Amino acid sequence: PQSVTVAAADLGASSGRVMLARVGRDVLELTEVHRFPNEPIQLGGTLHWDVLALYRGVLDGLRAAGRAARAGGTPRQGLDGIGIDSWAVDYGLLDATGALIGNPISYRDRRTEGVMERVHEQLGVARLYTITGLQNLPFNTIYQLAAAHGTPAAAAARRMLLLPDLLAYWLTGRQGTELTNASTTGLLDARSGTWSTELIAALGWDQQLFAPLRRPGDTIGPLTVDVAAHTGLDPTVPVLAVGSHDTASAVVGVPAGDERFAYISCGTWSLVGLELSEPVLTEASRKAGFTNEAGLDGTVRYLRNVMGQWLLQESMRTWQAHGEPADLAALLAEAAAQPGFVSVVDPDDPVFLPPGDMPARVADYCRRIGQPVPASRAAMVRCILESLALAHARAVRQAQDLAGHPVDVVHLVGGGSRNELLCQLTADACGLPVTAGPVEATALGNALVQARALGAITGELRDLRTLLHRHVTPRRYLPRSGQSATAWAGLAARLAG
Ligand code: LRH
Repeated sequence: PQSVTVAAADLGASSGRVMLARVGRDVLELTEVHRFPNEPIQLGGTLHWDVLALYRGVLDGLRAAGRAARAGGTPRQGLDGIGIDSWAVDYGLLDATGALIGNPISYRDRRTEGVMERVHEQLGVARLYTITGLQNLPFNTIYQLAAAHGTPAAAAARRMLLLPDLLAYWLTGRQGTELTNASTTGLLDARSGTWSTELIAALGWDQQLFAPLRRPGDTIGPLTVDVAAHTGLDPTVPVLAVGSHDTASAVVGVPAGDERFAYISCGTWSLVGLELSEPVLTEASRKAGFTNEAGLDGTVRYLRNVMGQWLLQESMRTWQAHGEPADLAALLAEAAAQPGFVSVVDPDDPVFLPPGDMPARVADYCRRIGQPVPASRAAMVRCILESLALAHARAVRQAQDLAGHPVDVVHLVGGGSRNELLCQLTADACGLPVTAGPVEATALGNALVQARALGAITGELRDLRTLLHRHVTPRRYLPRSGQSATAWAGLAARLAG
């Protein structure tokens, strides 16, 4: 076909959206047809995802996408494909009949506290890294599963499906695990790209709990008759595997040319790193907290999780909850006018991970290391964004050193690319140009992989990016000359001290 029309469902930690995309050799158009909130809910002391509300959001979005495609007079009068991506690591358990056991639990829930340390004692942290190449985040699926082991729910479980695969299962009746997201579980062998039977056995799980792997571009299956009837879509519309880990899709959506680049996929998290052809499994890399996740076409996403705009989002939520809502645009403008280099925090400190009063935690941190407590909200935002920029720069520098892969430019994609102050500060701290955008890199990456699977475009990752390059216009930020490297190094030194 000349072009195809696909629906890209992208679920984020605070909202989900369904985008309609038309993709062909000469066309790349993306429209949002449905957006819905994602509100985790505390129940019985546990933080759950409302997975049925997410499923409903996807169904509503697919109905809207089908309607919009028909109204747009697409060649085949409807959708040619559907792809789903979401945040990583979280999963649902299915019983022997395929029914979901309980509501999936949020990776920010505290049930994994101390579990990572226990698993490391049992299996050896260095051994884990040599097998999986994954950074030690307390919420990786491997630790969540270890926390669940021995519970009645786990005893009844016959399948573990990661969230995008769970939704795809409900749409098609087919079970599988998409590779890029499987690579975030801590149970995948980074070299062979298959489930680590060794780790699965060592942790006492049945190998059958883990579904066969599928790759981005594979066909999952047609819609079930019920779903087709409910959404008004043709039952033959295929659901396709994409980079179902949102970050994998976002990296596909980086509009890089032939330059040597680092990327920052900046949303709730900032995922900061490089695209490599081989994993880096050294001890230095493990100690620096770098991960080797699977990207499209056998690439390695060598990156570090930086806590990201979560600190800002959670501060906004705190102010709102205290009955003092803040306007983000106004606050960012005020923050830009604040003096710089006053106070800094390490956004990756575990104290910032759980939900709750963020400004109070930032203030405590500043006090603890003998810095002024930000005196206003604008000062607080300035502190958070400078801290984030510094953490971005640290990860960009370390990634280059650890991989022996120097870069000339940083591509910052995702929602954070709208935050001009953050982009500018990141360029300043990195001492490198930052190319910001597209905002919807994830949905674009999702749609491009579908279009290639459907034959509307061909080629390798770089060819997909060439297409992207022609159709998006990122914004460029150059490091400001007044922002000397010494000032940023001084900030970093306060955290090291
Ligand atoms: C970003 C993301 C990230 C994971 C985290 C759980 O949305 O997928 O790559 O580490 O969520």
